[in-house]
Amino acid sequence: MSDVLWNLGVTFFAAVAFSFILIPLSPYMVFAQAQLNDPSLAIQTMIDGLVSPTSLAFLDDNNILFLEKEGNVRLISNGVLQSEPVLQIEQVESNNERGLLGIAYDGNRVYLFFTESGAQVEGVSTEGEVRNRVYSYAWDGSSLTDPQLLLDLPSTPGTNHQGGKLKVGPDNQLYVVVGEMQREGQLQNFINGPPPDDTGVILRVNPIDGSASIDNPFVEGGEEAGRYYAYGIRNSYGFDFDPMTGKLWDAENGEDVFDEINLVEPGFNSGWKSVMGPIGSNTGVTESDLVNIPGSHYADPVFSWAESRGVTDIEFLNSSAFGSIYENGIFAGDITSGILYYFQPNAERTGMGLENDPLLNDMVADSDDELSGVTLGTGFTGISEIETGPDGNLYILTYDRENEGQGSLMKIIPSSSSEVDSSSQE
Ligand SMILES: [Ca+2]
Ligand SMILES: [Ca+2]
Ligand SMILES: [Ca+2]
Ligand SMILES: [Ca+2]
Repeated sequence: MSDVLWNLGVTFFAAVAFSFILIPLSPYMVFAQAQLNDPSLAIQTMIDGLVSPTSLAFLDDNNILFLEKEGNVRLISNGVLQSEPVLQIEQVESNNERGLLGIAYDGNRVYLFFTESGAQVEGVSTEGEVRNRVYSYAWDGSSLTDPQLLLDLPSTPGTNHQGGKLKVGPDNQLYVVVGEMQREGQLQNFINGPPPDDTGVILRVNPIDGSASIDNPFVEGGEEAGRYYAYGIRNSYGFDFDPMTGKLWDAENGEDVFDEINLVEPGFNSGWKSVMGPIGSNTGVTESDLVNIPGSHYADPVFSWAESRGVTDIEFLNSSAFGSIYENGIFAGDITSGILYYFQPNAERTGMGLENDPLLNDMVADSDDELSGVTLGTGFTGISEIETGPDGNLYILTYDRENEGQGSLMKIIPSSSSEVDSSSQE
């Protein structure tokens, strides 16, 4: 990933320097401005100056909770950021990719995923231990109360690849993605590696007590594997459910090659650390080289980026606000180039509707040129979260990795909307 960043930096510097020779730019133009390729849509910046925003959840039509990576849960009420956090979690450890990472709300409880230092386990001394934890809370209208520990998960040895997004599915079960934290066990497809250890997985659990959902794919696999829905995942910053089929799709990150979007059927093995991207692009590896937990299956991604860009969130727009062309379509974002991607699924909703695209019908973006075929917007700095709002519009949290996680809450709305500020239209 650092290579990508460095290259982008050089290109950007060269472009800016060259521009200054030809045309003097205003100081504002040195910084990328978010823009969309489709004039029927417009961008509205709702709130600027956010601090490392990682995830958001809508409580109702007027209230949004979002997370600051360092440990604050903040409330936006009627479009106004409230000055005091609704919850400050002192014990959040936010080194590298750890922190307060995921939030979900199911109309009953609020669920948070965070890295906790000095985590206590009942009856066990864990002084100084760092763990990833999922808690549920009650929302009383102004604060989060009654924390209940649902999941106690590893956070070591890697301080990167923690995963952290979580969501309640259409089946009312709680889904949680956990990264591989640089482990090399059976869940990372090392056949002789340590047994399942809650890393590199999507968990599917009962939201009341964190126990395995009764019809999980590996219920026969014992206490640990019983909670898994999928494994072989290097890291993920987002997943969503197709509103038409109820099926889970995730976004996954490669090291320097192959970010992925996957259709995650129950028992999915994504292939890491043997495979990233389509298996045919990984020399000498076959499905028989992977760890096959009974009930599992390997599948290629439905789309990949040949060069890793840190693709983060994926969101089905379950709304008709942007017209039928975007309804139930797939948005994705990345953290390094701040691009917003858009895909229409195929008619069967089993993959991307790119069969007739001469460059992308292999379902791999092999170059920047090919990427333009699925690029809807640019200049978002970095994207950490995408969600459909109760108003049917698309909400985006931006996150500038080069600038201490400085971010904004943006909203994409139809250009015809009365909310569009005419002065910001071109
Ligand atoms: Ca994969
Ligand atoms: Ca959605
Ligand atoms: Ca291609
Ligand atoms: Ca999301």
